[in-house]
Amino acid sequence: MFDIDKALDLWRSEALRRALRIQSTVLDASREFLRSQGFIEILPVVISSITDPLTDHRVRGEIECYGFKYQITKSMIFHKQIALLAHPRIFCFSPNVRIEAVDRQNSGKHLIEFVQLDLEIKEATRDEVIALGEALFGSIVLAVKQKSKEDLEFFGRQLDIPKSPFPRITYKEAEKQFGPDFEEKLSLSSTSPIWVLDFPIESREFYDREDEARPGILVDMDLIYPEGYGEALSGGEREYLLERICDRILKKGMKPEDFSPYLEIAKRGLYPSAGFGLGIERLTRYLCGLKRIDLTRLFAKLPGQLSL
Ligand code: ASN
Repeated sequence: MFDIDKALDLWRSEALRRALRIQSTVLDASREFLRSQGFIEILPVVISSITDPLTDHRVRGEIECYGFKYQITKSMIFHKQIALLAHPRIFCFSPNVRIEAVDRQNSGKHLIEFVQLDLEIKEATRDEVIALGEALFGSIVLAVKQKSKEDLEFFGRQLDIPKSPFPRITYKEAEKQFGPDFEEKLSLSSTSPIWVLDFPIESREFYDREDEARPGILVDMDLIYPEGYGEALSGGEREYLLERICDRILKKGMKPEDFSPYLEIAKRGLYPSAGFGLGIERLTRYLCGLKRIDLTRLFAKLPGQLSL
């Protein structure tokens, strides 16, 4: 049952109001920064005949329209690559639905509906999007410090603008130092956001580019927040050649037919590109220094609960 009284308490709370104000500053600052870098904002795709497979999220949010099957967007990864045919630098505040396992209800990180600031750049390298990510993050923190000072004080949050370049660690090294599920430990041990590079091919979807010189290693990255807040963003360079994409789909044990419109477009030519997606609710949580993720947006949907 949906607990209306609990929801009313939350909607009227000082904490939610202030977190939403900080989030509003984040949205403004991101737009302003990205436009200054030659990006245009595109409108989100909510349903599509193709979406990110994200094989760890096995429940497919499907709806039928006119006898056709649509899926609810898990990420706009393919649409971002295709959007580059229209404009070389694009971003979108993209709502994603991922039906997470119930045991993630109190992780403080998982909502089944969330928004990511998803961007993609034609002909960019990983290093270029990393540099952009650092500058974007710096401009957001600066804006929040300047425009949401009182709200940060309410949360007792002291934020520093991290110095670029942020430290980097390879996936392999992080695994060696902190064990197989290293994200939380790495995050707890860091005082600055830290990049994790070079994910092994089996740990990611088929669209991040495999390094030809180092088979089995992807040219991709995650950014991890300090203080235990975990993953901030995820991205990389992309596969864009038909043959390589098909090969990667088959290696994942998936069927190329399930991605046929995308493959038809790849056949006619996608551009090389790189990009990433930055979770807005998790960013808000980090900026406010909150444990709970359901304080970072209205109508938050935690795994396993009925929500508005
Ligand atoms: N947005 C991510 C990216 O750009 C993909 C994802 O959300 N799964 O790589």
